[in-house]
Amino acid sequence: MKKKALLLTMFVATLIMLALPTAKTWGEDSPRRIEVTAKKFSFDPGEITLKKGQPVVLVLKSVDASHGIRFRELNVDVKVGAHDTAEVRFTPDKTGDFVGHCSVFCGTGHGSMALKLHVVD
Ligand SMILES: [Cu+2]
Repeated sequence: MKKKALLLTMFVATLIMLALPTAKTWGEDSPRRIEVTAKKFSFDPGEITLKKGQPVVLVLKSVDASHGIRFRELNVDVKVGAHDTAEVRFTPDKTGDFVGHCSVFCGTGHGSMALKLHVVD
């Protein structure tokens, strides 16, 4: 009787272990991915809207030089190399309108590179 219970426990444990990697993959896929292209001297799209408390992955892709994007109020700063892609995962914890600026000096129009971010409830 005890042996049967032990076997059953092991069987259930094996099932759980087999199911776990799948569950993990699902979890990693859930944050919304937002792709933003950086080029001299703008971001595309230039404006994005996020939901407060909802995790997102910001994927920053550069089609020319090194760029970056920083939202100081949200503690977000990601840099991307020339012709490269970088990701940052974050969860907006406050609502409002924020302006992110390019955080890597990239030339004469660097100061005007901005990405508007709206965080709504
Ligand atoms: Cu720049």
